[in-house]
Amino acid sequence: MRILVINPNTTASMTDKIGKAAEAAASAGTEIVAVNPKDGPPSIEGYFDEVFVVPGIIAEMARAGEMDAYVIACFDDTGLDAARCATEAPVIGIGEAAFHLATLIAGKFSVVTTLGRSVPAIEHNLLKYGLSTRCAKVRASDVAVLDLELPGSDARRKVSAEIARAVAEDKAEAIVLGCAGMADLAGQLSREHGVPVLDGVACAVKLAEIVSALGLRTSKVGGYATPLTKRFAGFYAPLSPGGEKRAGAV
Ligand code: 5HY
Repeated sequence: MRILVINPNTTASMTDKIGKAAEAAASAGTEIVAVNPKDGPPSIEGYFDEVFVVPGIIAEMARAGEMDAYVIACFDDTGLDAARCATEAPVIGIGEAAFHLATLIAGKFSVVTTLGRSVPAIEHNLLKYGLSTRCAKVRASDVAVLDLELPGSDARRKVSAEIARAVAEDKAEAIVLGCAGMADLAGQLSREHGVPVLDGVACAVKLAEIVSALGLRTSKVGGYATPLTKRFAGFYAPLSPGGEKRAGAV
């Protein structure tokens, strides 16, 4: 099977890191295609950045052509609902994937993300997914997303210190890493802290394989229905949906 893994920000080094983590998790018969949009923010840190990455996600899906599944590799699951409208194939968000797998191995988990401004969106998603009762706390490690790309930065140390606080104070039984840019840190941090540490990229790739292997497709009878045919004006004209005509439409 072929999985398109989309890093919604425009930092190629993070796309490469995400792609490697996805390939490490993938089964022998799974091909990973890791991409990022050419336009948009270099990192997603809060609600304002998020809005500018969604058209790029849709554009990358269109550019890649038919894939067996898609992974949205931003921990906020940015654009996940829109992406599910754009295809019948499974679309898995790394945040949602990591949350669900954490509930299978721990009573309570904590999330350790980057900056404080990223916390509300993650808390909102936990409520939306019905999993907020299983999350002890969403913590910020005070690390800018792109610091995770800087060799020699103290980003890893700060993430590790926040994990220690989550284990000690929240009594977290597992840790979910709250940024795709942390994808290469899960194994070492798990060994260091003696608790399972989950990377959403690996979780999402495996769930995409499972959902696809079960023959499950995104439901088209509700909110994820194929977009109605209409002509978008201006800049977004190339993204105009042509999938479904409303009754009576010409
Ligand atoms: C991510 N931002 O996974 C999120 C994490 C965050 O550019 N990739 C980003 O800090 O919100």
